[in-house]
Amino acid sequence: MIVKKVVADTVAEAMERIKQELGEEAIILNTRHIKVGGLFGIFAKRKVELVGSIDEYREEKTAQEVDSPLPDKIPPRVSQPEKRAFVERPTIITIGERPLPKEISHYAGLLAEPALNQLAEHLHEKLVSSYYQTQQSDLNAVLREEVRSKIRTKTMNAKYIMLTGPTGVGKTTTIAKLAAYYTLTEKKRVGLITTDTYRISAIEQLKTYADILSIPIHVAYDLDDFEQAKTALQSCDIVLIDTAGRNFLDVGYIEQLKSRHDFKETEVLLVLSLTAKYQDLIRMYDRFQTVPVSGVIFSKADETSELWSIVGLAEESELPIYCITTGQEVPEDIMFASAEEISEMVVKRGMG
Ligand SMILES: Nc1nc2c(ncn2[C@@H]2O[C@H](COP(=O)(O)OP(=O)(O)OP(=O)(O)O)[C@@H](O)[C@H]2O)c(=O)[nH]1
Ligand SMILES: [Mg+2]
Repeated sequence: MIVKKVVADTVAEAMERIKQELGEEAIILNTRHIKVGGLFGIFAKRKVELVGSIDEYREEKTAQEVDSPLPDKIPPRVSQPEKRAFVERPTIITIGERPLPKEISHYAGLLAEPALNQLAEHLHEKLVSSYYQTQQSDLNAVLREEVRSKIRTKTMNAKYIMLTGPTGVGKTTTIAKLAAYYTLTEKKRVGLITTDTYRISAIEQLKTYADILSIPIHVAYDLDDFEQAKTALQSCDIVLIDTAGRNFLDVGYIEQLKSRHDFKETEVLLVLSLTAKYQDLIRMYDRFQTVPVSGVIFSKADETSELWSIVGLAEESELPIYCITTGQEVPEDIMFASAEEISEMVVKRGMG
């Protein structure tokens, strides 16, 4: 087997050069993006490195077919494994700029997934090189491992836990689930504070859950009320703080949030619904950058057919995941999953 490496500006150009050097029958062993030149990584140029190969027997045979006019010339002996390798040579199809062996073309949709924009190049390299190493077309284990390496999870250590996020994502429902979990399963003393005084029904919603669980609840209309509520709940092990959801495009919202809360000693968790478009999730995350967010809760995992946004956002924000909610039922529809369990779920759902 002859192996050739070329470096070019684009995958298409690299493919063309491999074909020129090794012929149309060349197969692609690996592609990856590299940086060339520059000083200490600055001004380096992005290039594509492509490794291709061709079976020597195939080259010899082609040469003979062309060179020898004699029909009765005896072809060289070919051992069985070599023959098999030749017969099973994968067909390469190109999806956008990305060459994929036909056998793993079912990963094409995944590589075009908007939430994996940053990661797609890396996943493409991983899938193609794993395919050539193993000849397996089911590379979900490779995918799971890649997803797992991007995801971090977090457990809660702070006494004050505040949930914030856009309208209707499930903040209050998740507070109720967390209150039930800490009260009933962890046997902690839990208190609630709500600063969502924009809607009367919002206070009633949380009070109902507080009554069912027999836990104290305080309503804070301003920063003074908030401090007083914290003092009143001093004996609690955990205080869960609900906030008003607002249109995340409303620029004044974050300022209002800051005027009502003191973030010191408080873990702020951003609740994001997995039913939202990925680009909106990124915009929501950007909006909340000025608040000291320390983790994410993904809600409504039950209402979407794929969960790639989890991976995209983990990559983009580097924020750890605290929990994922999976339905409207309080208290059961919540999972505190490990990175392994989340990657399993993401890949299983995403590959149908
Ligand atoms: N399918 C599904 N629905 C959920 C989930 N979590 C919450 N909901 C529903 O989403 C709707 C809004 O929930 P809330 O808890 O009131 O949301 P919120 O973020 O507090 O809303 P605002 O305070 O108005 O911003 C309700 O109908 C909940 O039952 C979930 O994990 N899955
Ligand atoms: Mg609410």
